[in-house]
Parts: sequence; C-alpha cells; structure tokens
Amino acid sequence: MRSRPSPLRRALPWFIAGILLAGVGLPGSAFAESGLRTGPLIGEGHAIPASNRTEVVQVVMTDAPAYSPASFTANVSSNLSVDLFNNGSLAHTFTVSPIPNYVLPLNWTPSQLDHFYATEGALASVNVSAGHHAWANLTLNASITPGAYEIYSLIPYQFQAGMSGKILVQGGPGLQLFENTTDSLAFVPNILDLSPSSYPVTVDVLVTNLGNDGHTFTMSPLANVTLLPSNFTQFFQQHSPLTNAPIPSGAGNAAWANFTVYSPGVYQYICTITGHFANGMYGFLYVGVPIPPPPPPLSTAIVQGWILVGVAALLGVGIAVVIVASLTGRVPPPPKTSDAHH
Ligand SMILES: [Cu+2]
Repeated sequence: MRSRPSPLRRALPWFIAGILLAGVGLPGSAFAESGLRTGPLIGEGHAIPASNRTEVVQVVMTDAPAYSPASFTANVSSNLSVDLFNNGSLAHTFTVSPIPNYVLPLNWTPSQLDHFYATEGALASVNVSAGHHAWANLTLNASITPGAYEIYSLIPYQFQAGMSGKILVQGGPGLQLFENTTDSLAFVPNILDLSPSSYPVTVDVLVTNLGNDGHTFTMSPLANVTLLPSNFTQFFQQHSPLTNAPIPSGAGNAAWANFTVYSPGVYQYICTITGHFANGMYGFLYVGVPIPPPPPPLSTAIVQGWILVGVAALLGVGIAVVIVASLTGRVPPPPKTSDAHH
C-alpha cells in the first residue's frame, strides 16, 4: 500500500509560496530606503515592491562554506533583491563590499575583515541563521559604478575558507533626459527620444514640477502599446511599469525616474493621478526609432481648405471669362472700310 503525504506536508509548498508572496507585497525594507552604505546593516530585509525595476536572484548558502551561485550579474539602475536561503547548519552573512573591482585579500584575518566592513560599509549585509530565508536588497541607482562587487561572509574564518563571490554590475551611466509637469495637466515636452548604441540601456529622467500639483511619471513596460484612461490601472496591474516615480508637489521640486530599456520602440508614459491621464497628461518615449513628423495642425488644414475653395472659385470665374471672351471673339465687329481706302 502506497503511503500518501500528510495534508500538512502537501500544504507546505503552498504555505511557503504564500509567505514569499506576502513578502513581495510588503513595503520596501529599511535597507532599500535608508541607503545601504550607512547605519546598522545586519538583519533581514524584505522583497522590494515590484513597481520598481526589480531583479531577483536566488542564492543558497552552504556549510562548504560557499555561496551558490558564487557570482551573478545585475544591472545599473535596478533594484536587486537577493533571495537568500541558508541550507547549512551554521550561520552565514551575505555582505557586499561597496568598492567596485576590489578583491579582498584572502590572507586577511577576521578582525581585518571586520575593520574593512566597519570603515567602508557595505552595499548590503544580511545575517542568515541555519535553515532560514532572508532578503538582501541593493539599490543599484544610476550613480553606482559598473564593476565586480565582492560578496563575503563576516562569520569568522568563513571568508578565509572560501565563502566569497561577486556581483557583476553591468551597464553604463544612464542616458539623461529632462521632463516637466504642469498644473494644466501636461508633460512638457510630451515627446522624448533616445538613440542608444546598444541594449539594454539605462535611462535617467529628471522630472521637474513646474506647477504645484503632485504627479507621477509612470512608463509602460511594453513598446508600441497605447494606453487608455479606461484601462491603464488594469494594464499596470498585469505589467509592472518600467518606472513609477512620484513627482513631489510644489514648484521646482524634482525626482529622478531611473529604468532600463531592453529593446527599441515607443514607450508611453502617463500620470496615474486620478483624472490626469484623461485630461491629456501623457507622452511618448521614442527609443531607437524615428519620431514621426507632426501632423499639420487642424486650424492650418481648415485655412488650406478655404484657400482651395477660393482658388477654385477664382479659376471658375477665369474660365468663364475666357469662354465669354472666346465666344465674343468669334463674332468680331466688322472692320471699317474707310480705313482701307485713304
Ligand atoms: Cu498628474
């Protein structure tokens, strides 16, 4: 007779999935918001909200001691969430050096490593006890230098025994664009364009508020899709925006919207504040594709129409005159005979 797994055991994967899902919904952790270079860094974070550009990497910590994988890539202008699982019986830390392309000397003692951590800080440092999960969140904004950032464990003698790795941060400084918001519910300009030489390309848009009302700068992740005021809420629930930057209220206030574009196309951006999109607060970012020539303004078309009507009328009059002239020309007055004889 086959033994069936107990209900509890069968429910376990769903239970874990539920916990992970709940973690995604939690607000950004203190690590993500306070900046990772300062302050107390040991502790558990949470998954950061999916509304930001988020990359998720899973890393297993073992008693070898080692990280698996030991190295992985991430992109500039992204939020990196590392899903850590310690499957060993020892505690480990996931600590990321803030200095790009700097290799920590393997012959350092634990106290030398502690001193480095204390003086230089870390992009993230999370302590994971045996058998536990934790999140390490790194904000890789546009100011971060691409390069290899070393991962190491602060637990004495683990680094020396080989517990190290690398995060390869790739991508250059973002291409910069400038955008403005107004109280007349418009983006000025409402067309932005970029001609990147390669993909993915990191883009940094500085959005400045010219009026007083608060707005958002929210961009579709799908190229060549036009949103409607009636469907954008549902659309963004199904497709996380490339960027969803709140633009603070108050004239002169500004915010950066940083994101990564993976392929050419036309990306629509809107303000998600209720009623703003419906009032015309949207624009388009052209990436690697030509901006179409603007259609002639409506008023000019009407004037041209009237000109055409006028020209047609004048032509008609002219033709009538010619016809009359030719008809009258066929019956010229007879020449005076007195002229012929002098
Ligand atoms: Cu708005």
